[in-house]
Amino acid sequence: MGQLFTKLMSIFGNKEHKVIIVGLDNAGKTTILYQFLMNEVVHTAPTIGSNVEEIVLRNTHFLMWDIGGQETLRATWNSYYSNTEFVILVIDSTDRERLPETRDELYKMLAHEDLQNAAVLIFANKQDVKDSMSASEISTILALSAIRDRAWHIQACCALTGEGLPAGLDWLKSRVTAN
Ligand code: G3D
Ligand code: MG
Repeated sequence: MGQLFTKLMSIFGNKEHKVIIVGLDNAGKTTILYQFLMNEVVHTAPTIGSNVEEIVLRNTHFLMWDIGGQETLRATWNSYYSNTEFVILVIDSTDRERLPETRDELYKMLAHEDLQNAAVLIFANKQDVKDSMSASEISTILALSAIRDRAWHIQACCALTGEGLPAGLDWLKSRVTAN
């Protein structure tokens, strides 16, 4: 019965795909989540714990967990990993100083056994700010081309206007179809 239900759910496109949104504090994770949800800018407060929302994109359901990024909270990220299909890593493209810290967190995540099958979408956020790093600059510093054991994609965006976010979601959707 359970199996049949699961099969029916997948035929009708109702399977929920688990996504976790990670990144350092202030990167724009919560702003992105709520842009996905209602195409408007909300006033965010630093996330303590997590926010979770269901995003439906052309019949594909994503359950997105936005996890607090302050240093003290990062140790709890791994409690969200099981059954995760997608990791969205949000980067503050103006924060050159902390990009190495993001890189360390990224590679720590990729090494975690619960994320071995997860694909990674990286948002180079805050592209509206003058002198922000480009997606290709970030890609080089993060050594993304060295990641060969899973699908990944980097997308420039501005969470305040929503620019670049639909393209990122389309990539997630294309990965669902590819699997
Ligand atoms: P977090 O959830 O990753 O910690 P938030 O980050 O979503 O709370 O955003 C942190 C701050 O960055 C917020 O500003 C938010 O408005 C701002 N921000 C998010 N995305 C963008 C962007 O694309 N461009 C610019 N310029 N700012 C952005 P405040 O001032 O509310 O702290
Ligand atoms: Mg937040």
